[in-house]
Amino acid sequence: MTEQELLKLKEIIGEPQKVTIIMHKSPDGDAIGSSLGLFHFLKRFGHTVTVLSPNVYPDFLKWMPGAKDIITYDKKPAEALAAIKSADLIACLDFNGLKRIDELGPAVAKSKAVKLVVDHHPQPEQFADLMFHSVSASSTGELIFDLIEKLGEKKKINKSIANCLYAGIMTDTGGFRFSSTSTHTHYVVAELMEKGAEITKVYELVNDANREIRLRLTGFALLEKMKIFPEYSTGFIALTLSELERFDYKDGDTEGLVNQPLSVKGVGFSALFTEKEDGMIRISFRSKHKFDVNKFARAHFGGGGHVNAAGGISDLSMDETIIKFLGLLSTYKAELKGK
Ligand SMILES: [Mn+2]
Repeated sequence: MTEQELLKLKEIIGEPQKVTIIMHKSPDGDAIGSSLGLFHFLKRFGHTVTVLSPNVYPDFLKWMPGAKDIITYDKKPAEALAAIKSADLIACLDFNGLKRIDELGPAVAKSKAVKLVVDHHPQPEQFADLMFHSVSASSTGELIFDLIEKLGEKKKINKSIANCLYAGIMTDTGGFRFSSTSTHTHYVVAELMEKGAEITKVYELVNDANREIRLRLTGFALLEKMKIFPEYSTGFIALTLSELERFDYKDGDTEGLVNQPLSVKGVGFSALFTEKEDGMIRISFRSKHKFDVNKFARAHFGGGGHVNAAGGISDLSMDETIIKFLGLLSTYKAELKGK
């Protein structure tokens, strides 16, 4: 963001405005944490702030201050669209392509509001007036802190803002272990702790909020469904819709499951396949080291993301999808074995 753009943002924030914050579809801890962190920050300036999500968000994020005020498009489409129509400023957080917000995308494209993107995903689309974007940032939570600091308003950060941003950073860095975690990330966290971030409480609220049946789904997935291929340093878990239904599946229940195969010694690439109600197979990819899952997902499964974390989709059946995936492993064998 140029100095000029920063000044423009300062000017906008200086006067009470209608601000609408939008997070990406199937929001994760970072999308919700950064959005609610910005929500509480802007409220301190007397703005009227609305937070939108395209669809429902997982239960383990409902504790966040302000979460109950999030308007979800799939439940309240008219209200969500009205909030976009009436906005002076639209802040798009943790995504940078309008297709990531489904039906909200065309409404944002049409809006005359000033548009701000704060994001760390690669290859951003150019639809915003103001862009605060860095692929090297660990999380959008970290970037919201940076933006607040650049605006010279760090003193405005209170406990609610600190807890929301901390939750975003903690979840997006896998608890400060992904390679996106930098010295700057730890500086930001130190500052958030100064402002009252409750690190133990946030950890427990996020991680120790399992429904019993969700933990049993994890157990089933690890025992029966995880396949490991040492020859490709790869592991995957595939869950069909009927298997998910057996465990009373709710959105977010498989969150984090894709990381499990990576904890097997020697495994550097992992995939999670889940069958959706419409028969599509949703895929999450994770890797350690240099294997670029963003490229892999873009090239073969119509998706994308980061070097070490990406998503994709398949309209083949589950079995066909897995056959396709296994076929690709042999093509990528050299890269998968090279650390
Ligand atoms: Mn993120």
